[in-house]
Amino acid sequence: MDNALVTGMAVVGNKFKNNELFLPEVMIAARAMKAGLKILEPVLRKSNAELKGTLVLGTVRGDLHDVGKNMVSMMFRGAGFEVIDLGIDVPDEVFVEKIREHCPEVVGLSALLSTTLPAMKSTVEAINAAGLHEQTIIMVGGAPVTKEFANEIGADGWAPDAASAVEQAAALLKERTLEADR
Ligand code: B1M
Repeated sequence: MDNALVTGMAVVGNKFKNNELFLPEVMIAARAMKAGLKILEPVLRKSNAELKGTLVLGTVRGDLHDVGKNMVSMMFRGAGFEVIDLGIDVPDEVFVEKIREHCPEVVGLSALLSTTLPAMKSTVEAINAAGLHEQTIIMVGGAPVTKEFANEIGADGWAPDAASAVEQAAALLKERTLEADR
């Protein structure tokens, strides 16, 4: 996954930036990446760990990128989570509605455009305003999302890649359990 698919997509991204590739070619690359991930999914699922819970996951409003989000979904499934994948371009109110419905331990927000970072902030605000943040951990990630930004918008966790997202969520859940026991 890291050495071939992700590295290949980085080449596509650079070529797109330099006008050596155009949108249709980038879409073909994304489709190829999805097909590759489908092949890897059963292998990742086999590495089933003890961690269990529910993850409500989506790419924020205005953002259509889903390759990274799908990787996050796969890694959480592999770690024993039930994943409620809301897809792309997810409005705040849909996140809120699905959190109410599924009471997930973790909510995951993904954004790939610097222009959709404000949508990520507004989703966290909507979850807070609905009084749902106390019962769930909010994880954020995606290429333009930094740890500093995550802190700034009040997210609980941030991870640079899908595998670290699972580790980070596990650590945060453990911390919460310890706090509750005290
Ligand atoms: Co878009 N695009 N794109 N694109 N695209 C980028 C993001 C861009 C950096 C390309 C570039 O200019 N070099 C650029 C954004 C610039 C910026 O914001 N500063 C860009 C642009 C500009 C656009 C459009 C505006 C282009 C246009 O229309 N003129 C447009 C926007 C559409 C929209 O969203 N409204 C657009 C469209 C598209 C396609 C539809 C063609 C396609 C997406 C197809 C799809 O996703 N189904 C596409 C693609 C493929 C890319 C690039 C080339 C690759 C993205 C990708 O899949 N990366 C991308 C360039 C790049 O990233 N180098 C680019 C691979 C993936 C594994 O990485 O998603 O980062 P990533 O996920 C990582 C981590 O970020 C992390 O884990 C993953 C790795 O394990 N992660 C999380 C992700 N979510 C997480 C959540 C977490 C934790 C970790 O916790 C919950």
